[in-house]
Amino acid sequence: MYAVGVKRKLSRRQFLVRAAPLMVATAPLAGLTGVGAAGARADSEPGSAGHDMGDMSAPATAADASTGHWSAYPGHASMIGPSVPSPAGPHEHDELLFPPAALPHQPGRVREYNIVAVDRDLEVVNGVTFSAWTYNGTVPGPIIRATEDDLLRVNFRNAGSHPHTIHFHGIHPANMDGVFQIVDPGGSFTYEFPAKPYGMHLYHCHSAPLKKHIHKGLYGAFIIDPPTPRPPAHELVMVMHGYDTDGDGANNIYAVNGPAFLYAKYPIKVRRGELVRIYLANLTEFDLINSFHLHGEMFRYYPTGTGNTYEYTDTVMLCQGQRGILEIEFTHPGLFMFHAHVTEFTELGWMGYFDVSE
Ligand SMILES: [Cu+2]
Repeated sequence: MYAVGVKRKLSRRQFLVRAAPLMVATAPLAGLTGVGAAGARADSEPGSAGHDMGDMSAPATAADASTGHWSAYPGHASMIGPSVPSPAGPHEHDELLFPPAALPHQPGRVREYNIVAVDRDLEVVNGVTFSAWTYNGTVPGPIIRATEDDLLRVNFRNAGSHPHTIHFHGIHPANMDGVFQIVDPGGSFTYEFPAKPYGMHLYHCHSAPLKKHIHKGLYGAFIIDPPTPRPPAHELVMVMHGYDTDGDGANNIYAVNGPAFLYAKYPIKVRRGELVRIYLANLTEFDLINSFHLHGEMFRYYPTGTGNTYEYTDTVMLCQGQRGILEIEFTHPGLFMFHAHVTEFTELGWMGYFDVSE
């Protein structure tokens, strides 16, 4: 069983390893699936995978790129800037990276959000489309933010083709849990409850089969701010997730906040010494864990963001549904990579850079 799993993973990895140079160098790969792509260019056996790994850090050459041979894959060390095969335009997904501003504590204030479930085909890496089920048209869905003791009101309408719900993590009455209140296509439901406790939470669909409704893209970040505001910071949200574009029940592309390689194409600009706060959540289906690793710096990690205790580290791992808050002050200017320390995920899209300026 273990061997079978390994082989499947290799074939998925080889798919993108082989596809990436073509995406950059030649025609778009519209409609390509992982199985088909791996089969079409199956010029090495699974046993050569170690060789793949070794050569991926080698610089690409023009000759390599023109053949599409796996050795042309530039490797994450050089995966930066406009040539990265991420379909996103500049600032296209900013609303998923930058949360709305925190509001001061004011018990009973209504915080209202409108969320519509819609089916939508999304280009997730250059030339590869994923038939997503979305909240408001994006994967992940919109950032929901409230201050503790706000009355959170989420008007949900299902314009998709399947029954959906919204299930929030945190504290709320049973009839707001989004498990039994299934919303059929064309229907709607309003979730309303006091926002608590403060911390980094998340939301996702809870229709059955749950695995499918999550991996199709129905999830997002849910921030509840504490009554005593956190110190001002350059705030970011990162939702880690994957895409199973070939429908084999395993992810073949990984990302944060939407398209693969998004922050490799557009490094996140921060300043040296400023407080950078990342609200991090893992919604990856199929894989048991995901992780966040930062180069060249350490951060304070507050699990679930619900208290003051933290770990000082440069790597955290999260199971699905786990989340927390990272606080970083960069010591040095320059480009610093961040990525999953499940390195397969890195090569399949879950990587980016901080561009730290003076
Ligand atoms: Cu659903």
